[in-house]
Amino acid sequence: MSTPPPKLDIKNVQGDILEGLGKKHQVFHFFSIRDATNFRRNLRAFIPLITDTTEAKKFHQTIKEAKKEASLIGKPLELLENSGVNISFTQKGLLALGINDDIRDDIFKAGMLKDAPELGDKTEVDWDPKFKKDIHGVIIVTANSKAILDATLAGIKVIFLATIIDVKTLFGHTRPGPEDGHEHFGFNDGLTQPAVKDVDAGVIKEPNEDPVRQGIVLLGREGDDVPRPTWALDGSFLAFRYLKQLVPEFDNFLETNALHIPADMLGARLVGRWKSGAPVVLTPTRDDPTLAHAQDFAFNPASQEKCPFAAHIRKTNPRGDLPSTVRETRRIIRRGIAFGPEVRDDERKAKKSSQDPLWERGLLFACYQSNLGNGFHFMQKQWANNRAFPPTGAANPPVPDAGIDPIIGVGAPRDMVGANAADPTKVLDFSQQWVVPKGGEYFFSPSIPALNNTFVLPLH
Ligand code: N7H
Repeated sequence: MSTPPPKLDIKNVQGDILEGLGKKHQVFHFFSIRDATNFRRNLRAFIPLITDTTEAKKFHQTIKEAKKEASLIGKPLELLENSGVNISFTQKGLLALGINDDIRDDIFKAGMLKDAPELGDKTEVDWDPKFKKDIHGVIIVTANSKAILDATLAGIKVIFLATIIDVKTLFGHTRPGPEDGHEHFGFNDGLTQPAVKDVDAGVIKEPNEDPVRQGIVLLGREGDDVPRPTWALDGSFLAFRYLKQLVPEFDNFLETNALHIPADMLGARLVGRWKSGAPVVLTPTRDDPTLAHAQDFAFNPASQEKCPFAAHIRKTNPRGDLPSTVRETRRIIRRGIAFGPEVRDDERKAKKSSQDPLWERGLLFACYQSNLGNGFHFMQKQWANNRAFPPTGAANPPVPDAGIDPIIGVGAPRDMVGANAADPTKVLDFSQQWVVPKGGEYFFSPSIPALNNTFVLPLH
């Protein structure tokens, strides 16, 4: 793209990227393309179903108003029906469609299976074989009821008919009752997202921090410094991860290792936030739900007394450890959802997850960025898995390397320091991995004009 692009119109951007699709239920339908010509013809009928950013925002606004009204009249909020639809393609998918321009992201082009050793995944033992097959694209559908979700996906399959082959379908849903919005370890999730410049995306912006430039998320915009094909403008790379979580094992670890501090405090120090979401930096000794959404905090690069260097949110967004200008290119927009059933009593008693695949649970992690080598790939490899990050050189008294991220880090030895504030150099050994990557893939989520002008086959 040589001439500067026109001002961003968020209507051109698929809704999951900048706003997020409203959801209690979500499906990721991975497919390969069998008949590219007819797939490109059928795409014409599919595109009007795609939820753009304006529509996604409108739905969130409707929910906000309905919540306000329900609380005014003292009634519980009724379920508002909706459905959201988005589509993304792998490099193999682009080639299958005859789109051969170089999009200039080597990690995307190679695909996640090739990148897996770099991320620390054990593909031989842990990966679902379906993620080793050729995946060309993913259709994302969200809805507030499972019935609408299923009906929407069924309708989409009718549009594409025999032009696609199903590779894998993963269903996610929010957890029941008060656990709504919390992932399976019990922590409030999806709290911090970067604000994007001139896009009122309804996300929480950290105080004293400039919004990220649009090109950190969208290709071809200011901040995306790579020359891209014209059709890539306002698209974004989606990193998808199928992450199994071993919940009874995690809980048992907290119980047996919290010798000098309560188990919930140990859990909070591993994550960097309490289960309510309250940051440990602001409330180090007890959970305080009034601080659940707090963003006004930073880590002290000289200390891990309030929050260990290796805590998950310090590893993945080291506010205070690195200046925000340096962190900007690393920011990602997360759009995950929990999957699988609640922990059963017998699993809790046995302190072990069921081996039955039907009882598997975890997180369908998804994140958007304009550059995978700056975003997800970098964060997993260079921050979460890197024992020497964040830097501990300024620590007083001195501490050894931080260790790996106890939630998503991979590497040997599996340990960290600073879990116990009273003993900052003590090593906490967590040889068991509680988050097991079972697969994933890298996708490109094109703009709606690109779908219309480049992906659809012209009628003549
Ligand atoms: Fe993480 N968890 O429950 O422990 N994450 N995460 N994550 N994560 C965050 O701010 C969790 C994963 C990030 O700006 C919170 O939403 C679990 C991957 C980033 O302050 C909680 C899994 C990657 C942030 C969790 C998992 C990231 C973040 C705090 C896997 C990228 C924002 C609430 C099963 C490689 C940090 C919130 C900030 C926050 C958990 C995966 C990245 C509770 C269980 C794979 C950037």
